[in-house]
Amino acid sequence: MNDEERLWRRKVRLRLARFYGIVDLGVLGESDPRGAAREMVAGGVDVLQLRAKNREPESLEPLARSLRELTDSAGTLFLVNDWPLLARRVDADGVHLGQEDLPIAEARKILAATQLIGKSTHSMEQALAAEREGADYIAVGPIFATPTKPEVEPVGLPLIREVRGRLRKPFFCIGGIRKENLRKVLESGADRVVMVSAILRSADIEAYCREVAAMLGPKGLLTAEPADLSE
Ligand code: TZP
Ligand code: MG
Repeated sequence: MNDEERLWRRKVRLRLARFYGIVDLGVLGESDPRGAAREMVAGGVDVLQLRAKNREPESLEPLARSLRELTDSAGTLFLVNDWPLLARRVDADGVHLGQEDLPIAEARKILAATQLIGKSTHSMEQALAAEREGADYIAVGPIFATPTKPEVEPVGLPLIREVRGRLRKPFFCIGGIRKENLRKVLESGADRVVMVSAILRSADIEAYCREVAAMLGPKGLLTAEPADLSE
């Protein structure tokens, strides 16, 4: 497969994705991240991210490699949080960057041309800026207050509809989302969501993910979105 086809396939999988789960080592504590990831993939997440604040990227490489293998065999997208070089080394599908991380243009110099970049945003302005900077997808949140990201004020449900009307790139809602409030998030205009603690703190991760995946409905190109993936 050449580079162009590889990138195309990644973008198509991203467009089809509805459910994004994060293996967050801070939330997991002593629990086994590989086991959690296996259950998430079996339960039907479309995208899996490895997130580990306060860890040196070098020390994450063996785990990142095993999550790469796991997701490859399941056809699940795999992204590394924060570290483009680690994403490159383990051939992740891409990297996820926050407002405080490397700018997208800098990260692109480190990544392969076939790798995707996602960006966290906390307002309409940041979401539009991320799109202008060339993010392949955008995360918008925290929708609700969450202990997983206590330092950022929640943006609230009304922002979802505004963002939906103005972004062309796929966007995922994040922050405090769980089964109990998912319906409200979807009714507010979201098609794609990210969950962290709701998944990782559930008694049965695979079953929890299955239920969420069923609530999100079948994967498929969303008709309201531009079908041109070339940009
Ligand atoms: N960015 C915005 S909210 C958030 C991140 C990483 C944390 C989401 O975690 P949870 O546990 O699903 O609220
Ligand atoms: Mg970051």
